[in-house]
Amino acid sequence: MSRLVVVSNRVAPIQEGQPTTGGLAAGVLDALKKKGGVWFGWSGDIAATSSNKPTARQKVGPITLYTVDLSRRDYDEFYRGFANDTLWPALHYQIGLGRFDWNEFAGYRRVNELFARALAPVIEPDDIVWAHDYHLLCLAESLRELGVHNRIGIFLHTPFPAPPVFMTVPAHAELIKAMCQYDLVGFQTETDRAGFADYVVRHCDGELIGHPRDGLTLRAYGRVIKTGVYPIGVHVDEVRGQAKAQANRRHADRLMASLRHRQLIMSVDRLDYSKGLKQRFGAFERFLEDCPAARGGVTFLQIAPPSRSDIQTYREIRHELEGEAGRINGRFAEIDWMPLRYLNRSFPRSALMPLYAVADVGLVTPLRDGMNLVAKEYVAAQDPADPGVLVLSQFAGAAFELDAALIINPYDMVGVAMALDRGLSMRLEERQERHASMMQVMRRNSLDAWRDRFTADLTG
Ligand code: GDG
Repeated sequence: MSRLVVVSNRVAPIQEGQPTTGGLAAGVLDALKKKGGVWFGWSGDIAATSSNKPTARQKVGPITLYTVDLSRRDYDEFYRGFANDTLWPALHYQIGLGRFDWNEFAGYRRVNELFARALAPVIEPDDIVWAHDYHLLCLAESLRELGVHNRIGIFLHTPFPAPPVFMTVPAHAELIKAMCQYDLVGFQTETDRAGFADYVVRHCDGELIGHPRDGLTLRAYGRVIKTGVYPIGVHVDEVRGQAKAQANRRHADRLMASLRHRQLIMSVDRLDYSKGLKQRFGAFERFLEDCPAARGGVTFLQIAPPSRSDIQTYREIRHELEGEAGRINGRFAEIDWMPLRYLNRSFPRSALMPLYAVADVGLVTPLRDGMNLVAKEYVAAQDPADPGVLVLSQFAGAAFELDAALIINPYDMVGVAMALDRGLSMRLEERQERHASMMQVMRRNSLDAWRDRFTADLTG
């Protein structure tokens, strides 16, 4: 039987019998547990030199984890530099925030090659290789150079922009050529796939082959590349189970007691400029301005664990948000009411789900997002008999499926403020209908479906 070999920038720490975390880790681990296989990636450790052999091997049931360490220089050029300070902003249409350096691109390629050299000896002839995300766009190219002929696919968790945006990255042609060494390139939405296909057809002399009904297949650089749309999902029953479990409710109970029957708007995001937090704070301020009756009666809880804090743009957004939160509270707070609670920290997943469940409105307003799992978790955590309302950015991948949410443009503060007002006063019947409709879609596009469809297309 063919094994599954998963490659991602980081390998999530796993222990037998422990519940998994969200997203990639949960989806991938289920598949690895069922099929058996390998998970390969960076250990998260910085060493004196990078290693092109696995530096650690750990066996957990049918899964073998291999990790490599990176040198400081490789980490700086590959991870901090090209991946997160060039590709991430470009993929999220934030071209003004990116910077480019050919040395860093060379570092990105070098680490992709290093991964390939450490991984190639582990791959067996029947294995299928599934790479994840924007850190590994050149991995298949490096594996092919080492003579690996296995089926290799990549799933992009981020958006893929329209060609003129992608072309702002000076190494765009090299990146697309490398991506064409994959057998399957998977995206979250049709828009993302179209961006990639459009680039290949227009700028690489590529052609579409087969009928679009059978999936979009491209021919370029003498190769046939399948593309597919695989919206990532969540384990809906598991989320609801965690949200209801009495043992998980300590934080939620404290929150409810502190609200004193006020309504709750809630957001949860990694602290990242793509998540639209600044615009969201502005929209909440606008809501307080436009709806004076809501003052004193509504609290907005923003949980924003810091991320990538060694990158300048991330430090800046953090600084800016601290200022904004203080200013808005200073402007509207009363002796006994603080409108905005801004928490720069993370919570255990088990505590987060009950918090989603008690929020009247889940406010998810990224400027661009591959999918946004918080939107899906928020819906899954709700009590179907008395559900909250999801306010969702049209620029999150999730909006393609969750069209029963209140869909907003995150740049339109008045529109978001109006949606908040509407969500907080929505009748029970309408809330139930919208929730049921979203749950139906989420059950169909589950995390299992995401994984099974991708691996089936890669195998076939
Ligand atoms: C990338 C793409 C795509 C958040 N705070 C805490 C915490 N979280 C969990 C959430 C959710 C996950 O982290 C965040 O997932 P998102 O999808 O919202 O965003 P990214 O991290 O940017 O993920 C994105 C995703 O990959 C999957 O393909 O949807 O578009 O950018 O599960 O609940 N978890 C814990 N504590 C926290 O404080 N434990």
